[in-house]
Amino acid sequence: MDSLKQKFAEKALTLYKELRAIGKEHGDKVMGEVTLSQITGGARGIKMMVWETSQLDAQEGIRFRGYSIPEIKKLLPSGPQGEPLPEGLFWLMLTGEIPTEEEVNALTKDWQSRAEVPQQVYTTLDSLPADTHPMTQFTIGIMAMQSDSIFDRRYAEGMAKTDHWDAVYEDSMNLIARLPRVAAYIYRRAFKGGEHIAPDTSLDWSANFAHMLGSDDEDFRSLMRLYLTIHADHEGGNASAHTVNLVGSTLSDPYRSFAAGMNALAGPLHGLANQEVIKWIFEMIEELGTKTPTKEQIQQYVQETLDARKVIPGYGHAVLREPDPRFTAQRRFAEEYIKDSDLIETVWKIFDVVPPMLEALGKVKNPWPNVDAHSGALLVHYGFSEYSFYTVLFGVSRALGVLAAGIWTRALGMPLERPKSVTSDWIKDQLK
Ligand code: NMX
Ligand code: MLT
Repeated sequence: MDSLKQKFAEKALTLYKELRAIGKEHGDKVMGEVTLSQITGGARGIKMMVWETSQLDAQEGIRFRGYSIPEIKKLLPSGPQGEPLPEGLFWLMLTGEIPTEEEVNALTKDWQSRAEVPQQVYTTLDSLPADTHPMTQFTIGIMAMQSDSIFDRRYAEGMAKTDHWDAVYEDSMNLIARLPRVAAYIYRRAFKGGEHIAPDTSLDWSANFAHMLGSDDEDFRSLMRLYLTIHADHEGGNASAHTVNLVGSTLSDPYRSFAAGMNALAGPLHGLANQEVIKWIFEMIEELGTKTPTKEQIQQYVQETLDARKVIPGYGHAVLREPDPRFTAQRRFAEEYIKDSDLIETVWKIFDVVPPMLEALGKVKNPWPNVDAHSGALLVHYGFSEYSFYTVLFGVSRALGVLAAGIWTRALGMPLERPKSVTSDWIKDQLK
């Protein structure tokens, strides 16, 4: 057994026993109550699952195993310019411990050894029109690997329930190892005439992904390390994570449950917002006829968007009530690495303009930018302006969190997820 799996197995067994005992003794303890607005309002704030890998605070933002983004940046093993390696975050999410450099290097090598993508994936992708949305190609590519599922095979052979986590671990590690190759293949076939770039196995997971996309720029590698770290997990209630959890709870294997989650990420209110943001900015620049719009011009354009009864992409959040620390981390990156970008200056001006305008509407609970408000401008700076691909990048990162959490969920023996729905008549009856 590799050292990560060994370490995880020890921790998971201890927690499994602890949770069982807690459940037995305190199962009837009331942990909250549900209001009518929560039932009719998208289940905001209802606590209904265990998610070990991260927790979101409305003010502070995300903490991975208790560590904030600035702490992660300081503590995790990093690339040459100091940006954290996502391999380290994955290790942390599975074990609760900050890994050593040696442990992270071993994980990089482990993923390299699992990264070969079966030919049928490329054949399947090549059968699709090249202009099929990259997120559609991504989920089809993931599903084309499903026949390799170790969980699926072992379940059919009669695997014991206590071994489920082990098979999910193997599938998850294989999937994470392969995703950059699948994603880069989609990018190159969609936008670079099918001229593919062979992997460089001397590189870490993020730098090799950057390389296969077409860039060996050291700053872009650093951006990818940061990007793939900060998008990885946002507790369990977000739409993609929750979908993975729901589908996984039926004992559908990691390929199927992850593909399902990616279809949730592809919605414009969720991960697709990263493409919507840059599209909206490009349209604004075109309409105004300037790459350096003033705050007054931006204000006017925001008003037009609101008047057309559309949302301002990249702003607002279902849980957060302060600027997203993932936005701030990207802003800091831009301040450190990028000088004189009109597009990035525009993103910062939008940050000055939009919140008071959303606040003035009197209904938006969070007027601040989320993670998607900044990412596109950074990618455009490094030459990646094909914005329909952006959500695939988010998806590759999100695999780390949802699959790590999925391993935990199986190790803790969580049951089939099946919350209760009600009819409107039932609601009216309760009010009599
Ligand atoms: N622009 C305009 N109106 C907004 C915005 C926005 N950015 N955010 C919220 N509202 C509206 C919302 O549509 C709703 O209007 P109505 O009552 O007329 O239906 C009202 O404000 C109340 O919504 P909230 O309770 O503040 O937000 P909710 O929790 O329902 O939704 C989002 C959260 C993220 C879906 C919402 O803020 C939004 O649509 N933002 C723009 C899309 C976006 O950036 N999504 C990415 C989220 C992050 N991610 O990567 O997943
Ligand atoms: C996410 O990263 O999943 C988004 O911020 C959405 C969410 O947390 O609900």
